[in-house]
Amino acid sequence: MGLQLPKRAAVPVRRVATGVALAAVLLFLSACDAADSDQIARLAMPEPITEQGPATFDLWKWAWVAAMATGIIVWGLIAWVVIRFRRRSDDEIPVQTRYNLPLEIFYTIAPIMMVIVFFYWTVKVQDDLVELDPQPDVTVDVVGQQWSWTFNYTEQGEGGTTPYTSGTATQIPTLVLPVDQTVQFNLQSPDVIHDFGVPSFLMKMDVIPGRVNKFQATPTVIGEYRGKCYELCGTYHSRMLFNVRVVSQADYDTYLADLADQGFVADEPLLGGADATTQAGLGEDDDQEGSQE
Ligand SMILES: [Cu+2]
Repeated sequence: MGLQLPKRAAVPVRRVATGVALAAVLLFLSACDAADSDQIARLAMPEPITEQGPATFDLWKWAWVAAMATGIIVWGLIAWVVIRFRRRSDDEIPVQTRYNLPLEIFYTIAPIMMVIVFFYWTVKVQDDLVELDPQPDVTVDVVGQQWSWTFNYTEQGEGGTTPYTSGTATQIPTLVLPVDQTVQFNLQSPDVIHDFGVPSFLMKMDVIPGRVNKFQATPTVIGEYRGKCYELCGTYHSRMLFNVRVVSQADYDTYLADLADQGFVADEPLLGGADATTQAGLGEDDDQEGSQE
């Protein structure tokens, strides 16, 4: 005996489903605070705080606009077909179109055109971001080592010395940068491939043993930010976090002088291996490593 449901049972079920969906959306929206709404408005991108950041942000934004326009056209066509050609009482099958050459050419060429446009803008923004000013204001030699970071403030100490700071197993390092100054990051690794990135810069770059990758950023907003390793680089990859502090020029100068006073200063940048904290804190003497604010 099959269960005999009255035909109208489908309507309440649909109503309940709509109600549940509506309640879920309301619940989701009510859980959003101002910071969330800001982030939704930026399509999940952090707020850029460098001169270079907006280029990445614009690429992201317009890619979304293009994708949504495509989505709306496709969803509209699907909805139109579903409604216009839904099953009728006469069971008549609509006209079946095959081998429509203009249509096939269109749906081959349209995606290719889109890929070309995306590719062009991606390459253009990338070229702008990796362009190097030959005279940066400040150079920081960044070393990514298993599993922390060393920041060398190259030749910025007294007499051309290099103050530095280095993370340990228990303390993540802080990268301090002067506001409104173009900073060149020279990225080096003594062991495996890491990836140096600061979400608020909207920028990251691989740190590859045997070569020096470089990019420049000009932070424009004083504040505290987060940075991390973006490349799964080994067991303690998750320890490769760091803080970023963008400070006034005066605070920056004081900070470098403090580092030197505490003995965290070298004649040459420390580039890892025996110099820096390879396998930070694992079997090494923490006292030898700078990890101060
Ligand atoms: Cu890493």
